[in-house]
Amino acid sequence: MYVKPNVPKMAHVGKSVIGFNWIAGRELEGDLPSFDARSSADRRDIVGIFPECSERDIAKAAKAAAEAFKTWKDVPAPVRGAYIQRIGEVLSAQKEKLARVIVREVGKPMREALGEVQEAIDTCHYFHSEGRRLHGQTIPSEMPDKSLSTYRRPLGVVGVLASSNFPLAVPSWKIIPAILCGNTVVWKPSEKAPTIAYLFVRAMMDAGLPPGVVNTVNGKGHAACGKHFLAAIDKGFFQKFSFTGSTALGRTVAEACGRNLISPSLELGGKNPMIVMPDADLDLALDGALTSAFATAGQRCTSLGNLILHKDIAETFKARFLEAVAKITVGNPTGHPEVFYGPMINPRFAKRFEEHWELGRQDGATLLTGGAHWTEDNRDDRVLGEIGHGAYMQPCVWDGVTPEMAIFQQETFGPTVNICTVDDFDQAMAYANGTPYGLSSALYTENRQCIERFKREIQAGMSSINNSTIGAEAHMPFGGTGWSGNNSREGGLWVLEHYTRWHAVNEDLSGKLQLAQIDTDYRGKAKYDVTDWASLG
Ligand code: UN1
Repeated sequence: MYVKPNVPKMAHVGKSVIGFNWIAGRELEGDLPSFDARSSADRRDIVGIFPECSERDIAKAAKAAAEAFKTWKDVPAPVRGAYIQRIGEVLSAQKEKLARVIVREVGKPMREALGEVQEAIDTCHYFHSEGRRLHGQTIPSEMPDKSLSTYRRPLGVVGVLASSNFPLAVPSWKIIPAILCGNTVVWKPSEKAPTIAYLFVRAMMDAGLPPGVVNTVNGKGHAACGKHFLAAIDKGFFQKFSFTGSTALGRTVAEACGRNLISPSLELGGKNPMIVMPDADLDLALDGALTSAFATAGQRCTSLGNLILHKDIAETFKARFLEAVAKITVGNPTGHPEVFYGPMINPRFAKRFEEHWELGRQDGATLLTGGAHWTEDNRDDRVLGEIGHGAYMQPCVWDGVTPEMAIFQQETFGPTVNICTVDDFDQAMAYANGTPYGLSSALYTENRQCIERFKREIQAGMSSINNSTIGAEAHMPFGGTGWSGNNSREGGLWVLEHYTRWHAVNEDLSGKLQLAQIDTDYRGKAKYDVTDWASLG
């Protein structure tokens, strides 16, 4: 059943991978001249050279996916699961190599890149066996000799668009369950990280995944391939669309999906709160706040935005926090795996980060530290490696932040955190729920009442008690509410709802036409007055 794919060996020029689109199991050039995928850590380093796709290329990929769907949907789910098992095995075997590409391409430190590959492996492990559990239900009928059952059916071709900050893990959350459920995929990888995407599909080819089940189209974002990719929703190419990225673009995706009556999965921005109460283990909270705010240079949708401190510990906590922030090492992770964080992944993120400095000043917030780039001319011993060819930011901490301020409300997506001081738990909860977002959240306390109230009242898709806002496990439902998404979820059982449709089947064995509601023999209909209710007076 497994046919060795006819895929040539990988090509390189120097250290750059010559990349292609994957269409119908073949590596194809695009219609337009290629682009260089440069390392965020060092712009001189070309990690991959990739084709820029036209509308025609996207149509070709969608056609290949539609063609593959005809047979893939009928491959038994446990067998589809077995393909996924092998994809997981290839990823496991190449874990370090893949992580090194992530380090080079998007500039996250090796330990985080290894974690990211592991997240994709975990996703494969989970969905491998889910192929044996793609359960429907049997349901009692209101009629005799009639059997009712439900089946999960695949939707068709799934369009996948995800951001550059988790270029392997987040697409795996979408692609792996999508194909497990019998769908086929067209994926437009981020132009900042096409190489890891290309290698992910290579891993699928190594695992023997049939041609056309997963296709990719590469290219630049908004004004180019990305725009055509979204326009493909209106062309009816997709029966499902899954998006991770900004709230603004999420609205555009949702509008297009709405017009076409397909339901999108949307994982959007966050302005995630963390509350620290006076009875909290402050060492623990300190570690949690530091990691939540600054890991991945704050470029996670789950990064900490507003750090809400109870007034009784605010001053002590702030002092200790600033002391820890002052020790944060920043730098080029390709030669220095020990850096706490690396560069801004995308020039767009860097620009927004710079703009937020001005925003905070206009708001009247107090900048306690940060507010500048690290550069070759402005560096000290906390900066490691060559940083002259990337955007490296100092960690930023704002104080005196309140809900009316723009920096309280808007997602920044960079290494910055707002400190807000509150009088009591009521005010802390009001602050935590005081933004239109609702992705992740955290509370540090030992008080059971506060924990209960937090769990009940927080407007968020995900909450941590005495842990950070980041680091969701791959088999829990991941997603948000409000501006953070449309309450779709990725991961675990819950994602299956988004890549299948329910099919209700009734099978009548009675040999006569039995109409529900009309022919139903409701014996309970009979009503007697054996009790003689009137005798009670
Ligand atoms: C994202 O930033 O888009 O929970 C995903 C976390 C990671 C995933 C973040 N496991 O921080």
